[in-house]
Amino acid sequence: MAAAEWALKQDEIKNDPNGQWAIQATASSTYNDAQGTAGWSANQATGPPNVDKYGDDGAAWTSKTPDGGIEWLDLKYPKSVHATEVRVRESCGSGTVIKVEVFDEQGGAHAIWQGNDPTTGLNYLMVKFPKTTFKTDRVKVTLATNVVPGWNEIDAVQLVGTLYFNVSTFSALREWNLALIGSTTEEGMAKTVNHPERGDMTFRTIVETMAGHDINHLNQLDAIVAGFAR
Ligand SMILES: [Ca+2]
Repeated sequence: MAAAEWALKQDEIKNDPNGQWAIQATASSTYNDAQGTAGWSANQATGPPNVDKYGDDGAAWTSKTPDGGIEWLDLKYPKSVHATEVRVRESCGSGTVIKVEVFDEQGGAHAIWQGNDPTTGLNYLMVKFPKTTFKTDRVKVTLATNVVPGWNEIDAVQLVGTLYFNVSTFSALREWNLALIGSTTEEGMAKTVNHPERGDMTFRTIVETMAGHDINHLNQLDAIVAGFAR
């Protein structure tokens, strides 16, 4: 990548108003069992990027052994957001990320990307996905460190997202749900599923309960709008 292009890309990422850097991190292992803010500790992947040159650097996280296999980095962020992207800045032995997950507020893991990491040199693995309906403030990056021989280091990980789930996204999801309900057979509607709090319910009952819930909120929204119009 041309130097000017790289500078622009970095600047854009650093100044992204929807981007945030991690404030806390844990890992499957660390080089020399580094703890706290020691070189190569998990916390070296928090904050904005601070490794400027491709290669081994204590300002990035790395695992205890270079080619041990599966390792992970688990990061916490200051704000819980509806996420749209995760940017993993790789700074040494790039190209070993195999999975990126975000966690909802109940702690459930959602794999937003799995595959072959195309990153080479000092660069970002940019994982884009449809905005999550849930909010998240936790990202887990899994690596297969044996894919690229030698140390595999992560300098920083940015979580991109917004505090609100906007109307256009809501509308698109609603269309999708209407199409699903419209194409479901009578037999499908009568199928029983287990709700974690309410127990066994038919698909029809769940749809009807959700619709009732929606009407309740729409009435509240109408009241708010009427308040503004006064
Ligand atoms: Ca760093």
